[in-house]
Amino acid sequence: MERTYIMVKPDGVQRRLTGEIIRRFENRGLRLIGLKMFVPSREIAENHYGVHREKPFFGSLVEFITSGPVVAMVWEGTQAVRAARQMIGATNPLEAAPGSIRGDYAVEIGENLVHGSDAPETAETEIALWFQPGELLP
Ligand code: DAT
Ligand code: MG
Repeated sequence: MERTYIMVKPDGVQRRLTGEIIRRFENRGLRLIGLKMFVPSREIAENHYGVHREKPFFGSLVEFITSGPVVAMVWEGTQAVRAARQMIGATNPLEAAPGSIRGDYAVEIGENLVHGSDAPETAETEIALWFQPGELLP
């Protein structure tokens, strides 16, 4: 069993796609073990995207992710990280396969609806950043 951190970004919440995104993960057979909605602080946003700190888009990325509520989730399942990344699709929605979330609902790289951890180690770091242990189902 593996866990992954999934987040509906502010554009996804604003476009009323939260239910559709959750439905896809449930249908795939992953188990939802944590969920909350709130406007992220600048501190948590900068920490979450810390690997991109030197990139030219870092400032706008942090502005965007703190611009409204996000739905932060932890999903569990067999190779959950890989399964979720496959369902989310490529970073640039124009390169995301049809049938993936980004491939079906997005065109802008800066408004690509959903975040998914890129490796099991990253997932555990992100889960620890966004959730207290007591907020997750055993
Ligand atoms: P992913 O979200 O697919 O893991 P990433 O970790 O490389 O992609 O980048 C994090 C987010 O940063 C991504 O979802 C959207 C934004 N981003 C990435 N590359 C970008 C670029 N070239 N221009 C603008 N935003 C970008
Ligand atoms: Mg990433």
